[in-house]
Amino acid sequence: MTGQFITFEGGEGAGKTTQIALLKQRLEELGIQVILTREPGGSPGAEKIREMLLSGAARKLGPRGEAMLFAAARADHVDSVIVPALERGDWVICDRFADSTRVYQGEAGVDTQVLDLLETVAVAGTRPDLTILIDIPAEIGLSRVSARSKTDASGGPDRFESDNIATHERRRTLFLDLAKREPDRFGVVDGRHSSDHVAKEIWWIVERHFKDLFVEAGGEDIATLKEQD
Ligand code: Z5A
Repeated sequence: MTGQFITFEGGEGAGKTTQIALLKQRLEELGIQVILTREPGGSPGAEKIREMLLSGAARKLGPRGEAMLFAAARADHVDSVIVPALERGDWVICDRFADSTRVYQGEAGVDTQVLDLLETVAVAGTRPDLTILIDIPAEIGLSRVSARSKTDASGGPDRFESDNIATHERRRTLFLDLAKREPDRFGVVDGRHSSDHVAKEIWWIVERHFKDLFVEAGGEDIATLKEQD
């Protein structure tokens, strides 16, 4: 089976990290080797840039400068982690990718043509086979994040979490617009449901998206898929 690239997108507290772990487990049960990674970051070089971006240290560069840093981090991540894994035949699940730049830096006013150019250079042809968008009202996502930061050592809101609710809602709309523009690549799930419910919806999307590959490889779920034909 060839390596496949799945990305997760959505606002803060949507449940991306939770669902990525569950999907990894499910794919591994089918004998698939899965690499989990995230953006910004995912490679040693990109993790250094992550720190600059999320701490707010890069804020003074302005949205275009920040977009360039996200792109630089992505280029390193793609070259040193994502492409080698896909070439080995592993599946890669990435917590945020280029769609996040379109949404966050786009919302902050960076010109679409600039974002297109940066994306082309950063991804160098490596694009997701499937993107799961977990859609959630900003208020719910942020309340989950704030409940979590009270109980762990995450140290309060980062550079992007601390933006106002209207900004978070505009980002939500932009994510949904991207999903409408590329319905074959995006699967949208309602993140307000329980983790179990969301995981089932995501698996439903993944099974159908990669049906031909799963059938080719054989396995327990295949009988179910064939019955549904
Ligand atoms: N950014 C950008 O501007 N441009 C870019 O190109 C890229 C990123 C790539 C990275 O943040 C920031 O960088 C991000 C955009 C910007 N903005 N912010 N902030 P990050 O990586 O640190 O954080 P995040 O991506 O926003 O993830 P998150 O806040 O950790 O949320 P999550 O991964 O979607 O959710 P979670 O960790 O799975 O769950 C959050 C909490 O909710 C946790 O306590 C769970 O136990 C709970 N949870 C999860 N699912 C449920 C359900 N279904 N019900 C109830 N509770 C739940």
